[in-house]
Amino acid sequence: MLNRRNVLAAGGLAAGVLGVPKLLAPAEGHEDPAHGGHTPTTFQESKTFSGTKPEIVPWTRPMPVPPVLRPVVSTAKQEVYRLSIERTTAEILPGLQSPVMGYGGQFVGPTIKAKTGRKTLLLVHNKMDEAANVHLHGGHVSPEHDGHPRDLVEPGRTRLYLYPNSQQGATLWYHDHSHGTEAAHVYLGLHGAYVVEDDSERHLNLPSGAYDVPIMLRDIQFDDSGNIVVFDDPAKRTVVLANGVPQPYFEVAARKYRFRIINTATQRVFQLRLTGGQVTRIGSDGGLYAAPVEAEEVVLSSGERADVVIDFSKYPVGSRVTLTDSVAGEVLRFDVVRRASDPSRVPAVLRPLPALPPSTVDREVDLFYVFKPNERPDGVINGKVFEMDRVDFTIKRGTTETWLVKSSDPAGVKHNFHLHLVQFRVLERNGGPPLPNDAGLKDTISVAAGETVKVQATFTGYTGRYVYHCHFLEHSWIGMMAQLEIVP
Ligand SMILES: [Cu+2]
Repeated sequence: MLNRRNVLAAGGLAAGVLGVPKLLAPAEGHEDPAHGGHTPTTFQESKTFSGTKPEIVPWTRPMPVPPVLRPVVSTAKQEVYRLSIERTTAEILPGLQSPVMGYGGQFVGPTIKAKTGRKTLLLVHNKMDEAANVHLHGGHVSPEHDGHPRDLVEPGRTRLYLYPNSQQGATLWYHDHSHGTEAAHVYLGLHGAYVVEDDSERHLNLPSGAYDVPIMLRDIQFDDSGNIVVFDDPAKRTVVLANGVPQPYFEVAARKYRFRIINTATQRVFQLRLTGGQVTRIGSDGGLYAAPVEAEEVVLSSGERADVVIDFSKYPVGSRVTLTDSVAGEVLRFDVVRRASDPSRVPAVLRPLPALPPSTVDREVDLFYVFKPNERPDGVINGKVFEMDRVDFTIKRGTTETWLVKSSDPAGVKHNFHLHLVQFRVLERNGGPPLPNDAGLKDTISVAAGETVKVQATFTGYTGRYVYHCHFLEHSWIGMMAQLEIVP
């Protein structure tokens, strides 16, 4: 099994001597001084293709809606699901079946629909030849079910994850969190949407059913023959996939849709706009906003979600409305193909945010690289590389704390921050008010070099150990992760 020590030993040497591709490039396209990286042997995918990379022809394939996973048992109190972890193939480039990984053998994984107050039992069977696991990103779950980096599902084994769904309606997602291999696993496809539906939000009459669609956005790199490149310069991940397909179209009726946009890229910031129109943001990572917000732009760093409504009744049938990213350009095209009646609405009042209790503890979290000559740098939090057995913060259960999350990265590399177990609120950014994108209940935020973000969280429910980390997974992999322990 890969542990941090042998990853470092192998990676450190390989980086300097063999010129292994760059792993740690910043999001903004300038050169990252952090050369090198180590590709675990298990991810050196065989070069399947030797011809010429097929060209992507935009808008020739529909955006798939990931199938909703069917429970094997369903009662009012709980639902039981089976989910495999498999190596599989996917047609990402036209005509080529690329080797990937997929929950349920699918690229991207099936959507799991949960309901507030009803438990989800997920029986996960690992059919791969290496360990993996499942983390419910944004989930309020006990530590043994959180997919802690040490808790792996070994090859051939099955394990049970219990998700209480005691939280309000929210767009969560599930992905691999196996330490040292999380970046490659998620990049190769181990991610899916997890939607918590909340009966207490039904009266809002937001678009639902076929008009409530998850969109997982991520980037990917191919070589000249069409092979997936796992670790290179992230700036070369120029192909953006929406639910696994590059530049797809999505046929819509001229009515309102709810889209749950999830940034499942391992290391990217999307800056999204809709040609010729605004979107209505109705929620963020942890659930609905208090009130809808009209937005020109939606910014999502890796792991963040945006719950938006787009009203296509504004466009005549036959219109084409494109979702663009500031770097990648056109990502997804909505084709308005028919009229439709629309009983849904976006009320002026959605869901009041929970009150902020007084905070009694202040902490500081600083994410940055430590550079070393001729070696891969370390990712650190407060100067320390992640250690599986070290507790960095001890927190008394029920306490409300204020964390100053910042990055003093010496090379100006952009990072972000994800806290497990709880949703937090952004109080300030750089000493001023939060950005529009910081609004609502958050579990992941962007933190550029030099930025300071003040957040407040209440650590309710469970005792035990959870991690917090940069959600640029190539950064957390090399140590930009730390551990808290909640005590009674
Ligand atoms: Cu980072």
